[in-house]
Amino acid sequence: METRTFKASSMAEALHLTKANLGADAMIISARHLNNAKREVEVTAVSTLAPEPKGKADKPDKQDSKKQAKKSSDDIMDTEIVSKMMEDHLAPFYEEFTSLRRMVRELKQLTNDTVLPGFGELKHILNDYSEGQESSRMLGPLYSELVEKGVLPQYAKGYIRACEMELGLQNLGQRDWLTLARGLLRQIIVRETTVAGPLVPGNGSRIFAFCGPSGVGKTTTMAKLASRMSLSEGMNVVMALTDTYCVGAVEQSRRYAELIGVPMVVADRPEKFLSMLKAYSSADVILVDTPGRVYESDEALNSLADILAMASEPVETSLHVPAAYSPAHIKAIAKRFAPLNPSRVIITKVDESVQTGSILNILHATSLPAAYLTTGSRVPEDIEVAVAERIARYILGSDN
Ligand SMILES: Nc1nc2c(ncn2[C@@H]2O[C@H](COP(=O)(O)OP(=O)(O)OP(=O)(O)O)[C@@H](O)[C@H]2O)c(=O)[nH]1
Ligand SMILES: [Mg+2]
Repeated sequence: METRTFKASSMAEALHLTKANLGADAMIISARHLNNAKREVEVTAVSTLAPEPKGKADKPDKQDSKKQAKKSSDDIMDTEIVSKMMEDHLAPFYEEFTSLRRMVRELKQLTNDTVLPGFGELKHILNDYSEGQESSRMLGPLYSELVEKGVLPQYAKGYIRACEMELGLQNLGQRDWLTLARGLLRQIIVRETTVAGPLVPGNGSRIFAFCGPSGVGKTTTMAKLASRMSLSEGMNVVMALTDTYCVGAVEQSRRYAELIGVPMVVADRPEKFLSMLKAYSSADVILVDTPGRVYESDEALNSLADILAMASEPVETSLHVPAAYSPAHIKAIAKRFAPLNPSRVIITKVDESVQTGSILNILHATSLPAAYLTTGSRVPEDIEVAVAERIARYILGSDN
C-alpha cells in the first residue's frame, strides 16, 4: 500500500496525477485547496497497486495539460467528484459511526438513574462480565484448572485477576507465558494462604479445644496431637472430654489416652471442667474434645460455651472442617461455630477429597488461618502442620 500527496493547479489535474501514479483504484484520503499564492490543490491518496514507473506520470504531458486546461475552471465539479469518492470509501465507516453514536446515546440514557435506578448494579455486573471475559480469554486454562479442582468460581476469579495484574500485558505475548502465569498463580496462592502454625502452648495459653460437626475427625486429630506432644515433644498432656452424649465417645477417648499414656478426664459440665483445670494446673497442654452435635443443637452449643467459659485462662478453639465438604456446608459450619470464636481451622480428611481446591474455599469461607491438615485415620502419622506452599501443591501439583 502506497500513500502519496499530489499538488496541482486544479482539482482535475490533481486527480489525474493521482490516477496516473497510483492507479484508477486509488483511494483519496484528503483533498484541499492550499492557502498559497498559486491557490494550488493538494490530494493525498492511497493505492494497493504498484505505482507506475517514475517520470512517466509525475507531470501531465502537454496533451493532458490542454485537456485539463479545458476543465480547470470547473473546480467545484472536481471537488464534488472527490467528495463522492470519499463518500463511497467512507460509507461503511459512516454507518458504523452512526450506530456507535446511537449506542452511546442509548447508554447515556440508561445511566440516568431516574430512568433505570438499578443501573449502578447493572454497571457492576457488566464490568464484572467483561473483566471475566478477559480473564477467561487470556488465562482461561488456569481459571478452568482451579474450578475443576473445586475452587469456587468467585475465589478462582480473584486469583486469576491477581495473576493477570502481576503478569502484566507485555508478558502475555511471550511464548511461555502460560508457564510463567502458572508459577505466578502458585506464588499468589501461597501468599494469600494464611497459616497459623502448630498448636504450641505458651504465652498463657495451654488449653486447646477442638470443635466441629459429628464425624469430622475431632477425636482422631486430638489423639494425633496428644501423641506427638507427649511422646515426641515430652509435654505433660491431658485429654479432656466434654461429650458423653455420643455413644462410644468416652471409650474411644479412653482407648487413645491409654495407648498414648496420658490422663483422660470427662468434663461434661462446667464444674467438672473447672475442677479438671485445677487438678491439672501444672499440665503443659490440655486438649479438649467437644460434641459434634453442637452443629445441630442450640442447647449443645450453649452448654459447651458455658463449660469453656469456666476457664480463667484463654481457650484456643480450632474448627474442624473436612476438605470434601461442599461450599454451602463449609459456610454453614463457619456460621454455626462462630460463637465459640475459633482462632484456626483444621482441615481434615484431605486424603478423601477429590477436589483439593476446597481447601481454599474453607480458608476463604471461615476467614481462619489453617493450623493442620489431616490426611488419614492413622494415629499419629496422618497429620501435617499447614504450610502455604504445600497447600498450593495440593491444588496445582508439584510441577509448574
Ligand atoms: N480418611 C480419613 N479418615 C479420618 C481422618 N480423620 C479421622 N478420620 C476417621 O473419621 C472417623 C470419625 O473420626 P472421629 O475422630 O471419631 O470424628 P469426631 O469428629 O470426633 O466425631 P464425633 O465425636 O462423632 O463428633 C473415624 O473413622 C476416623 O478414623 C482423616 O484425616 N482421613
Ligand atoms: Mg469424637
